[in-house]
Amino acid sequence: MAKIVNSWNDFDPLKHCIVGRCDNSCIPPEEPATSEKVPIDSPMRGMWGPRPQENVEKANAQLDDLVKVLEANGVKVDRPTPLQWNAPVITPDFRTDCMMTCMPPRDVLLTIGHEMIEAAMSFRCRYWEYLAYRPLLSKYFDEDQEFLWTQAPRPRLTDRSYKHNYYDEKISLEERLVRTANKDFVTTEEEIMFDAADVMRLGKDLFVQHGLTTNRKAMEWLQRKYPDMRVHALNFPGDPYPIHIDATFVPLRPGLIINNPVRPLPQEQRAIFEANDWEIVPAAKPAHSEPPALCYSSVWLSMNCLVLDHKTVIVEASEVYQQEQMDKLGFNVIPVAIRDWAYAFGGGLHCSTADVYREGICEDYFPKQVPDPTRVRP
Ligand code: DAV
Repeated sequence: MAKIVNSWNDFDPLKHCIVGRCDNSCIPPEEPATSEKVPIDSPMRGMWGPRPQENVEKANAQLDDLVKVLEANGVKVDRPTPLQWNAPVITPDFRTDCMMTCMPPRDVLLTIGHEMIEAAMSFRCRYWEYLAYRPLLSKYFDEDQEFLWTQAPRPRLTDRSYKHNYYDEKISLEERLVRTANKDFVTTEEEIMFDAADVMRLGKDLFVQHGLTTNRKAMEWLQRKYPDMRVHALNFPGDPYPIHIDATFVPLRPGLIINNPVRPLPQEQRAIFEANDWEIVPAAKPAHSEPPALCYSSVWLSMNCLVLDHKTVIVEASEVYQQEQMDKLGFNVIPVAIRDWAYAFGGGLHCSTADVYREGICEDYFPKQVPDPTRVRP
């Protein structure tokens, strides 16, 4: 039988991945988990429902170009099957008026070795998103007898999963930063909640961002699920909206990480990297001062690159500073344009993809163990 699923990190040679699709995508209505993310001065505040068809088509065309580049570089690409996202989600515990998209597969699917986990996401509008990937996961299951197909415990997402009145229109940027530093997020510890894109995989170590979309209970679940791995909780106090680690802390090859310079990893969380000679380099500045229209991510999607192997990286075509930095770090850079249209649907090049197969095994990149305050189980 074929070996379909295998991936332990974000930099070993990529051979097979999933690229999202924008069909039927909606802007979700406000809900306890998302009202926190849309800035008060954003034109997206209060707006919800289907995204313009023209934007869907243009974004899909950009993603199709990404697929062509991946295929030309020897990567097999699968695509999800979009649902009609413009439909309500109704459970015994909540109702919300529409869903979102299947264009950022990275948020939903967490690949750890031979296993793919459908994440326990905290947004009510994303409750059924994993269904778009079911045809693919079912196929991998049929074709690869080692493939482990897992769904994380489904959160109920009742009102107890969120802090009430956490979101206050008058809250200043400074106050947001204080909240991030204090690990005071909209999500509670009522139940396990995480987005796959909050998990940075480095072989035997999982580095998980504690933020608006992922709680401590999720880290505890990951640690119990993988007793031989080491789960770390990272917190980036410079980020007023900590959602997903992949525009903040991005590994490029063994021993090298780029870190968003306005969200530096605090010194006290660096011990394990320093003890094992990992270099943490500030990422280049973004080429843009604003995100594109109807985009809820920051300009730091500039560093949300897709590493094809230890010497090759796809960087967004307009991100000239990030390309220049990659070049200096010794990478061959492949530029692909997805900013103008695809970003708005859910993110950059890393977000737009999910790993199915990378060569390589589960390495221990941190053999020198030192006192490490980030460990979920010290
Ligand atoms: O910087 O807005 C975007 C990550 C999306 N997956 C940011 C994080």
